[in-house]
Amino acid sequence: MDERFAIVAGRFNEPVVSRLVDGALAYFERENIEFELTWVPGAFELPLTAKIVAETGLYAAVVCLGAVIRGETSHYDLVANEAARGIMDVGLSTGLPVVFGVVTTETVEQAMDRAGGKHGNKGWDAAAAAAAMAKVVREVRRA
Ligand code: INI
Repeated sequence: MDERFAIVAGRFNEPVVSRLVDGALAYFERENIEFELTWVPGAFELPLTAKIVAETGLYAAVVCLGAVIRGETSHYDLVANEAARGIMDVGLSTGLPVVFGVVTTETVEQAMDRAGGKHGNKGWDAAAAAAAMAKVVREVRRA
């Protein structure tokens, strides 16, 4: 299969997000799937970058990775909600699977639990979802 996948990762909360990226890379490498990785400053920047990447026409799906951690700030809700809405919009407007691999948690510990800790690795899960959705889209378009 010579499909390529794109990963867009928000650097904010990098210790968490680098583990999500590792999980996504491990999945693609295991499946012999080609990918390209682009870093952006934070989750808020994921939708625009995903849209530009999707519109190149080079990729079967885009995996968006990030970590939005509530901590002390109400900024959390704005960033988390807009990232989710924006990522959904990009998928709908481009017709390409754009996967939401953003962990949204109260604490760093909860985020780490989802980035290779006791709740698995959401980066791996997001990459697997992207591959599954690319297949679904191929099949539905052929039907
Ligand atoms: N970006 C994140 O990816 N996670 C966060 O938890 C976060 N918080 O809490 O502020 C965050 N903010 C930065 C944001 O994504 C943008 O990079 C910034 O606002 C510039 O547009």
